[in-house]
Amino acid sequence: MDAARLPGTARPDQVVAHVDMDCFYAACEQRRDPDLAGEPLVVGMGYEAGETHGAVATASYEAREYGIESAMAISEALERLPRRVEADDEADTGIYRPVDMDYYESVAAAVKEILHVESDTVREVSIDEAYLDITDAVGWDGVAEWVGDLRATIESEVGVVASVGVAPTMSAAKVASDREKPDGQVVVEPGEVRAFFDDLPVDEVHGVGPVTARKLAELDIESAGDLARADPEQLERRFGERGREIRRYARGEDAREVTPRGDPKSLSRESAFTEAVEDTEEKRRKVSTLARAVADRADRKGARYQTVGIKVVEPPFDSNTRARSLPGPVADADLVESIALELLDEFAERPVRKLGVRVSKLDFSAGEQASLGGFEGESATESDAVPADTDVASAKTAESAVEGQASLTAFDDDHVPTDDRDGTDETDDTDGQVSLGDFE
Ligand code: DCP
Ligand code: MG
Repeated sequence: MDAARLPGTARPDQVVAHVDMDCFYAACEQRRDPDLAGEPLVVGMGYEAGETHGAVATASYEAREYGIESAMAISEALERLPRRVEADDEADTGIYRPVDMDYYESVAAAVKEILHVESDTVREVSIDEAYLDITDAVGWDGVAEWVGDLRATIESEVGVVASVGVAPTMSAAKVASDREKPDGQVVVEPGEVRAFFDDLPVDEVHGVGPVTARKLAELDIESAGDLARADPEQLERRFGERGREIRRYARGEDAREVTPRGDPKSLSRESAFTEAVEDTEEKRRKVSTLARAVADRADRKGARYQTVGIKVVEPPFDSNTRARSLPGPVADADLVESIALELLDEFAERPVRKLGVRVSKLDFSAGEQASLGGFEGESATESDAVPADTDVASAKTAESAVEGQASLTAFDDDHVPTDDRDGTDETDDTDGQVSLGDFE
């Protein structure tokens, strides 16, 4: 912590990005079945004939035009948007799909993997959202362009769309990511935070759900600006300490820092070529650089590693991973480089669009470096977690990536900031890379 910083105050220069996928479950279904693109699509349970209970998990933006939203009773959704398979006329009908968490988690793992490549500090808060501290990695200059590149990478490599907000605080970044959904990006620079909040409807303030919004309306507090200017004592009388808290959020005040919880499960660095490269030496040079960078990153985090792997993306999106395990954890940049280069040999003659190096099976315990007795045999060579085809079974290789990550199926009416919500707090210590973690 910065010695000059007051306790309870966020880093004054903090740059926070909040990434939230658009209509995430629906986007995953559309990724798996491109015929669903552009259709009113509802993902949920209980819509089959004879079923009487069930709720909407999410709906595509086309279905939202019919007033369908998350947590709505499925019976109401069916009234607003009848099921196409049961209708005589396609007009004003929708497509319904059941929830398939395994698949969504595999797609989420692929997105998170990209986020962890972009930033050392990623706080995953739910299946489809994360905060990134990009203060050092990006800063304010050129941040809009960086966000554009990040969103393009997610869309081209994973096939789902993210909206991103950038602001000096976590709560402002979260509100910003929501402002231009879908496919949106909003940057709120430090001097603009109060103005940004001023006109927002009060229920867009972090921690203000519909119930609180109704109570605030009784006090003539309709916008975030009204809440920011409200008398804190009056708010406290009405809502307790939470009244002061939501007022602080409405003022753009939020002392939280983006802190990843726990240790990552792997560390990686990736780099793309501007166009596909066949030249063996050029590929080897890039892998050497990445291997050194990864080893250095592990050093800084005090991590030793037992597995070294590479990722090789052949055009257009054919992602391959190869890895090799050592008998014990080591911290040895030369070794990372030589293993990575050996693994690359297989791709020596092939055109390559992107390369990555990763170390996994991390060990953060201090202590003597294990002596090397030699390599274990060649490890398995599974394809990437979310392969170009949409085979669910193979996508399940990513399951370990999201172990313990709570899925969002139930939401409080008056939701507390996602971050503080029980069960959805980031429980995944990964740096997203374990989607490939079972390549040993
Ligand atoms: N979800 C759920 N039940 C809810 C709310 C959400 O099962 N009541 C699931 C389905 C969503 C996913 O969580 O796809 C992510 O939640 P979001 O609130 O981010 O909603 P979406 O991603 O669907 O839409 P948006 O584009 O508004 O982010
Ligand atoms: Mg979302």
